Amino acid sequence: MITDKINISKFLSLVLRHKPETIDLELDENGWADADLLIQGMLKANYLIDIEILKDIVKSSDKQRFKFNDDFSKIRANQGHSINVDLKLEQKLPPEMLFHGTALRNLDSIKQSGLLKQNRHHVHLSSDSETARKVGMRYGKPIVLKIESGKMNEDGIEFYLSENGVWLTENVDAKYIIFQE
Ligand code: HQG
Repeated sequence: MITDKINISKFLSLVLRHKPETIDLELDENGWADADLLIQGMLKANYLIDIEILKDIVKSSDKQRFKFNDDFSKIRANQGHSINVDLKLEQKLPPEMLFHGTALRNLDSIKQSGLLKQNRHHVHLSSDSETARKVGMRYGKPIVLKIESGKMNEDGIEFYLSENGVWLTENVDAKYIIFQE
């Protein structure tokens, strides 16, 4: 049985954002999974989980990645999906500047094509450079890009704020990116 909370949390990200079929789970159109069915599926996949452990992981997740509904019968990921779900995110006025952390090796490509959402629904941006640096560090030597989100907003580009404080937008044209730190 897998008991380590970080591994359980990573598996939760996989099934709630990318591949629910791994444990024959279905998400509804808004990304919600039935908590009991999730628990049953995870147990079969050898993860030690029950509703109390699940509640504990949701509560203690450093980035608040997951959310229960009011009666704890459903659970979903707050952002980061690659599968087609509608989180009904509210459009929100962004601050003047936001940050994006990436790997140094992506720089030339980003200068050419801007930031692309790749497999996910949106490009992910942070309101502080430290968080962005940590995101970039997942891929090797990081670099933090400044994004002129105020200008993008003036130009009519929409921004959303996820429940766990990640700023989301469609692709970011290179003209809005400040490359030197
Ligand atoms: C890069 C984590 C080359 C982009 C974090 C990133 C985040 C380009 C990668 C969340 C490019 C995509 C998302 C271009 C973009 N050329 N590379 N034109 N445009 N890229 O994982 O933002 O811990 O899909 O810079 O905290 O790294 O999972 O996005 O490096 O919020 O909860 O392509 O994942 O949250 O990678 O991370 P990702 P991300 P969790």
